[in-house]
Amino acid sequence: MSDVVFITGATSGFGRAAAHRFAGAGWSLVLSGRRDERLEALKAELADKVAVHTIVLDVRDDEAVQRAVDSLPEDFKRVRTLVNNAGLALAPQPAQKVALKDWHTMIDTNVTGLVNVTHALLPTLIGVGEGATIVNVGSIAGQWPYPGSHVYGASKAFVQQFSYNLRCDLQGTGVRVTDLAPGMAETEFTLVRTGGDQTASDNLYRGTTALTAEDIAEQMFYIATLPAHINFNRVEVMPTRQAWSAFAIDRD
Ligand code: NDP
Ligand code: 8X3
Repeated sequence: MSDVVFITGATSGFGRAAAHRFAGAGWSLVLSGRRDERLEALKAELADKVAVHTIVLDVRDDEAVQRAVDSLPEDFKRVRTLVNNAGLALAPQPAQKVALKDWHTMIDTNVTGLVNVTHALLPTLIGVGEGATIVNVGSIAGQWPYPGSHVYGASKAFVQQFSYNLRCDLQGTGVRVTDLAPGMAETEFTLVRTGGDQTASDNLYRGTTALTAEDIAEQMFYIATLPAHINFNRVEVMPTRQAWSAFAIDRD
């Protein structure tokens, strides 16, 4: 029987590319996201190669997440890899100008949503044991501060620490946990972050070489298929053309 990967946020960007990458290696796919038409389109692209099960799922809804996991069809039940990818940034303005609801949405999705899916799948992953893998998608924003990152970066710092802490408790089960922390990658991420501003998104990626969704999907697949005795705790990956900048100094 094929290995099964459960991908959240498979309707776009990293998640969609991951679906293609794992499908290319013959894995069975559980693909979830909120946009049904995109899930169906992806299924149509991949279903002649591999088994695909789609779930319209908002990761913020813990009961729906549990129901989705409990009702996986028999051939998809034995999830070997969880790619906890669903997430978003909102409101790149300074913290003091951001609506509280945008902060809540980021926390509900990037923190609570990721926790919901992890909690629902942990018994399955522990049942699989050796070689089972959780790839939590963090961000460079979880490690390095920058203006306008406020709750987004903080939510990704949670992802890092949660990943490390999970590793402690999963010691002896064979289940691996990785915080995969990408830098700038061209997906729909900036479109979402700017509330649909295509020009702002195009401007961010113009004249440089961002990571691609496929670059990150390759990392996800690599992490999930490492020999079972190897756990990458954290993988931070930036485009070569992205680096840190100087400290900001407030002057008179
Ligand atoms: P995209 O906007 O292209 O994809 C985000 C995905 O998350 C979509 O499939 C979306 O699906 C899903 N999603 C958002 N909210 C929810 C929700 N409540 N429930 C279920 N699914 C949801 O962005 P990326 O592919 O770039 O982002 C993927 C992950 O990578 C995110 O966690 C992001 O924070 C992280 N990241 C991105 C970087 C970048 O520069 N692009 C760099 C570092 C990390 P739908 O709307 O259909 O629900
Ligand atoms: C998103 C990557 O560079 O915008 O997590 O912080 S970056």
